[in-house]
Amino acid sequence: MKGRVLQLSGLHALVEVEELVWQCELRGRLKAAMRSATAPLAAGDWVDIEATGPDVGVVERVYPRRTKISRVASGSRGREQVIAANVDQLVIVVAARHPEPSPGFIDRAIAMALCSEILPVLCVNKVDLVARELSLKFADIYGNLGYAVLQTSAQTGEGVEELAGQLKDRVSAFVGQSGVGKSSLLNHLAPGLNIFTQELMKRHERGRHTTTAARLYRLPKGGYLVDTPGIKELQLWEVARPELAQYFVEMAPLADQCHFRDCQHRSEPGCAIRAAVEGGQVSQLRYEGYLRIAASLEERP
Ligand SMILES: Nc1nc2c(ncn2[C@@H]2O[C@H](COP(=O)(O)OP(=O)(O)OP(=O)(O)O)[C@@H](O)[C@H]2O)c(=O)[nH]1
Ligand SMILES: [Mg+2]
Ligand SMILES: [Zn+2]
Repeated sequence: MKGRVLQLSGLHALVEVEELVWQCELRGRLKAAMRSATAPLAAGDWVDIEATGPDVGVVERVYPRRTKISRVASGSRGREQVIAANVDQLVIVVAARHPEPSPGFIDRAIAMALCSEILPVLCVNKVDLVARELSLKFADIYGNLGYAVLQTSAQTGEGVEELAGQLKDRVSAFVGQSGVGKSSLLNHLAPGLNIFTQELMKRHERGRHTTTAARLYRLPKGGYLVDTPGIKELQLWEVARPELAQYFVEMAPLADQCHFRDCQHRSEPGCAIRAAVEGGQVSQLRYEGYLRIAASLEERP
């Protein structure tokens, strides 16, 4: 039977086959691969399973992925962590306030989506906490670059209809820092789920996340959505510094016009990107985002 992985926990997978959920073990070869550095299975993967009992089975094989979102796993150096597979759309969730968006996060997430040919969409949540002008700041910058920007509140329900429309008939994944309201939004989109959410105040230990594993959900209005644990550090996987500007839509066409072919767009003379920042055609905020990511790619082993 062919099905879709909803969630992985340890060496078990929940697999959906025609709306029924199967609790599966992994075939030996896959088990071994899970322990190595290859990330062979993730939420969203298509697999073949063999039934071994009622609602229980074994994952026999994994189909090639159409897309994947991955990052460098935190803690272990140089290991790929696939957050979700076969996703069409990456919904980058930030809070208008509480927590404050960390600089560069949105730009990293957009680059991550683009390098896997996934459509990035920005969702500014908790708009109930700020004045209208403030929540429009992101709509200004990212809307002008051509990305869809949604303004939502999981508190008041504002914008949730629009979000549901954006998710319909697609497979999407949420990414965002812990506490921005990803699971709260999902509870609005699919009220029957009652996914656990938690106030920031109650998260005692540093870095503790309320959602602990990525899970794929079927949405009542159509489409699938992967809810993910909060991400503090989004280290890009598979992006090398020389090609980074390619993933900044407003900078990509300028990169060819720099005086030096291997221009790093920092202090070189004749840099077309810096000229555009000085001329106001490229926003300072995005340029700083670019520099920050470029520096972090350099540090990588
Ligand atoms: N005022 C306000 N509070 C919100 C909104 N959305 C979520 N919250 C609150 O923010 C807190 C965190 O929400 P969660 O949904 O658990 O956040 P999360 O992004 O899923 O966090 P992780 O699972 O740790 O990644 C909860 O106390 C929510 O009630 C919103 O739109 N407005
Ligand atoms: Mg959550
Ligand atoms: Zn340059």
